Amino acid sequence: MIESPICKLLGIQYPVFQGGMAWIADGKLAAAVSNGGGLGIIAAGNAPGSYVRDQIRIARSLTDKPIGVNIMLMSPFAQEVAQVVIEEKVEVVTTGAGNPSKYMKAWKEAGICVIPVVASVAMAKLMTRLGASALIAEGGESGGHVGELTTMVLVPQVCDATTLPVIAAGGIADGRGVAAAFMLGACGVQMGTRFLSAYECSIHPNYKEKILKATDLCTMVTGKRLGHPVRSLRTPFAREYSKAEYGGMGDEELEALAVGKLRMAVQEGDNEQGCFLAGQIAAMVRKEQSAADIVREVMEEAEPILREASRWVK
Ligand code: TUI
Repeated sequence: MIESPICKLLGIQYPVFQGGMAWIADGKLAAAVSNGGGLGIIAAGNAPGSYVRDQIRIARSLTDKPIGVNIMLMSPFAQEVAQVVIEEKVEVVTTGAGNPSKYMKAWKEAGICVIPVVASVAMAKLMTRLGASALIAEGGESGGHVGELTTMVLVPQVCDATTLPVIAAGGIADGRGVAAAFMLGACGVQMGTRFLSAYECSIHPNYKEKILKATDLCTMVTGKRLGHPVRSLRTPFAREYSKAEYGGMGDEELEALAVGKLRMAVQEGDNEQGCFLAGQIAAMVRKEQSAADIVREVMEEAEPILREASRWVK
């Protein structure tokens, strides 16, 4: 068994978070991960508070374990979702794609464990000062909205900058990644892409098939020009967007090109027009299995690796 302070802090068995993937991480997936001993996280994405409330209640009907909600701070509904998590007494809030400073006090007063995603040392220091319970250091290998630094570079620097427990994210999909994260100073991991192949993950079959068939070089980053870099599978949409981005299309038209494309991937499996978010590690996701099996498997793989790491020291 791997003992980690994050397990004690949150009352979970394994130090494994399921990433809050917009349009994907619903109450059903989150409950399955929490029932498996990890921390299941509902993604608010760009959805209104009523959707998030419904998903929290669905998760509550399926598990009595702690659950989290991820608040995407660029969402027009971030403010109302910030209130919903308080009303619904969610145990953990993670945040992404921005600075959650203005919500921290209210969440803390409500007894919520606040665990922001940080993509820089400055943000790690600020969140530590404002009373976060832990930090997620997410490198740019991840799917979706990405920061500048890689996991390898970001995690140790964030660990040096904070006294809080650090969860590593980005490019982790098996026990080797978990072990490496612990070696870098993290005491837990967050995985998104690996959970796309979970039975309880309700994405369109085309999406799952794309992940299961992915190869090492199959993702790309688009959206840098507008300041919102996003990693997705190299599909016709991603290529078209990239061409437009570097071909001089106007900002407004470019922005309009991306509208609705995540939903088209997740719900309709639109191979041409969908934007299939995925991390660089997609090529290592090779089988469908239950969310609980994923959590258990990566931790069981990590144990002997960590134990045997000492063989290098003579
Ligand atoms: O948030 C994510 N990943 C996401 S959000 C998302 S929804 C979306 N849809 C369309 C366009 C853009 C997003 C899909 N994937 N990951 C967490 C994350 N947060 N990665 C990096 C950051 C981050 C970046 C800057 C956190 C804080 C930050 O602070 C900047 C500042 O100072 O405000």
